[in-house]
Amino acid sequence: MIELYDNPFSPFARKVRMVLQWKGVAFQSVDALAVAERERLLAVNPRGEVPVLVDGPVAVAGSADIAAYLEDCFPAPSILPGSPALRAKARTWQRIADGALDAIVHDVSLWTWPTHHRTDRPPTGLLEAGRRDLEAILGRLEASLEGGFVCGELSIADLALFPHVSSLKLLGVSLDPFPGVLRWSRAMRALPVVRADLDYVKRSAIEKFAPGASPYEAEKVVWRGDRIEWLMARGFEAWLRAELEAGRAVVPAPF
Ligand SMILES: N[C@@H](CCC(=O)N[C@@H](CS)C(=O)NCC(=O)O)C(=O)O
Repeated sequence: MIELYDNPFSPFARKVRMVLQWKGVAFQSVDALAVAERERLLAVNPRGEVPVLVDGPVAVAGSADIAAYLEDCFPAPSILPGSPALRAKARTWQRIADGALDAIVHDVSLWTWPTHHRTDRPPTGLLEAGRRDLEAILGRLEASLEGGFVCGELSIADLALFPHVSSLKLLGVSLDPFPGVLRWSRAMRALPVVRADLDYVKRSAIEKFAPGASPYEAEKVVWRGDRIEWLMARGFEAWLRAELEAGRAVVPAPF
């Protein structure tokens, strides 16, 4: 059976789980970001990142590559629209979700993580810069929606965006000024695959963050490229350097 090196809270793993469920593909999930699974994860992905999909002798890392692999193996129901133009649009929004949106949400949310218990405050201006950029992306999404979903029918664009957009309220970013995005979010939440995802996140939070030892690394944050790029673009590189020097930040192995 297909194995997913998974994590209930990773937006990339959530995307892949929804694709698997949307396509009705059976899979086994292992919470590969648990410290106890570290060696097993590194054996299939030297970058130490989830998700990784293992299908017999084939191991695919990176959520966009996994989604493409699943589309090749299980073409129906499709996660890509019919026309080349709409397919390009779906991939563009997947890239914005995986790159920009993930980076900003990650960089401004460290102080809310239940694993990290940070007692310091974010550097001056970081949260404001993040909220401004998140609202700019929401504005672009508002203008881009076609009917109920990003490309008319449900596609990889919607599944990639949803895990990030669903965490914005916690960061003080409201969808209210974006009525189309709000309608989209409600339409997404009505889908069985999305309900299953939200239930899984909620159940896992209760289970994994119960008082006592957490299964996850408590100190270090892994900073991959896009997340560093956003910090640098907004002028917070000195803060990141200090995090690296304090041993609170690490970067993934390059390959
Ligand atoms: N480009 C990758 C990014 C994957 C990624 O950044 N995964 C994070 C979790 S959201 C991770 O596994 N980080 C390693 C860690 O936290 O130890 C994808 O699309 O799958």
